[in-house]
Amino acid sequence: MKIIKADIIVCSPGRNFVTLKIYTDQGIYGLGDATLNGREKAVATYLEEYCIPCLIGKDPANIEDIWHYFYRGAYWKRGPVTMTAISAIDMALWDIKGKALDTPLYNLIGGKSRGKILVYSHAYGKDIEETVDVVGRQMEEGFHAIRAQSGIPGIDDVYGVSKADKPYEPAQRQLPKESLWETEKYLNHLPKLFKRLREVHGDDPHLLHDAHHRCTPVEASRLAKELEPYHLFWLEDPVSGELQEGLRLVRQHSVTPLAIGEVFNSIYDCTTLMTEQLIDYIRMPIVHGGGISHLLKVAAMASIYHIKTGFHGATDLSPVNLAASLHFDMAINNFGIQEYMPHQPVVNEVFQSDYYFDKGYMVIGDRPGLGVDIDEKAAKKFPYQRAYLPVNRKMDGTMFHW
Ligand code: CS2
Ligand code: MG
Repeated sequence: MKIIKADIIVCSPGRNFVTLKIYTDQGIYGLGDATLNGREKAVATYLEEYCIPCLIGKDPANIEDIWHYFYRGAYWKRGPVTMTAISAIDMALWDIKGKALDTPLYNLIGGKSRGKILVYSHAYGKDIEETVDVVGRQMEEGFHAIRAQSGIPGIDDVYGVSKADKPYEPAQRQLPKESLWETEKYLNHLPKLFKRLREVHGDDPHLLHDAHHRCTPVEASRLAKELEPYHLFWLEDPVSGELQEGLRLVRQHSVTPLAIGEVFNSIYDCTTLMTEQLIDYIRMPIVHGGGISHLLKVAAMASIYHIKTGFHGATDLSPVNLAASLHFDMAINNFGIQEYMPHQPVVNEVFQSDYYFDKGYMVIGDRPGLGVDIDEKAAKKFPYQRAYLPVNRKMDGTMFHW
């Protein structure tokens, strides 16, 4: 079998997505998600200009060799753009392999370790009481695990909390929105939210929270310690992940489980976090972390250190990535949980998939490969529009983490 062509489909059904489609001489094609929120065209250009010309003529069966061709052959290794491009190629090649062997992806990477995949939803409210109500509604919808984010008195625009009653989509079709932030207000507020959540909903629901890179190690240590009585399933991105050893201090002060990695893009971003057991969940997703091939290596290393996967699954990762993630989640032993923010209905006009939500879990079908397709005619109805993620400043105007 030979690769004869590859296209990049950039579309915007409610938000931007980039999809790689690799064609073979035997009529089989494979799909890969190449979406990098707010930097979509960078990945599309990297693929178009530097990867696709080298793909033509290659045997798509040689996934490992092709992975290293684009990783080691890049010379300028790693980084979100390069690794998202490699991830998309890798996903598409595994999709082709599954279709050629007429078997779903999970069968190619170990078969079923479980029949259904535990997921967590996103609950948010303008204040504690509204957030508590939304968590209750999502429990009624069947979710066993729920991420809770709430508005914070004195802060106008808070990560993870949508102001209008439309779904939370941080990338906006405008120049970066500037938010103002004050960590002290956040640290004072958060324990009250989870105290109230446990008072109202008891010990059963798995409660998660995303600190979104906002604390210093000592602030994160205080927060993780003060959240201990509320037994979170995880506290996510407590500290900006560039300084892996920054988590040592948090680990010394608290047994609140920690999850990091949605902004990572290779195993090298988390080797210290793993070997020193500084985290409990690794979040690096298939679409940004080097694809299925690389995440298999990451998950294997994580399993040595009692670390489980907890893949990023926000709506800015396409249904192609979600399908690949669910196959992966189904197969590996050290699966932890999968983030599940349902895409808007308009996205389903472009992407067709065979996964579905069932009482707190996701179930994926047995279609060959990833089991997802793209309707290119429909995609053309939703042309790309540049969008930016917000930027964040402290109240005095100092640039900070968003
Ligand atoms: C968040 C994301 O889902 C999460 O855990 O961190 O919403 C993140 O902000 C976006 O994916 C950024 O594009
Ligand atoms: Mg996050």
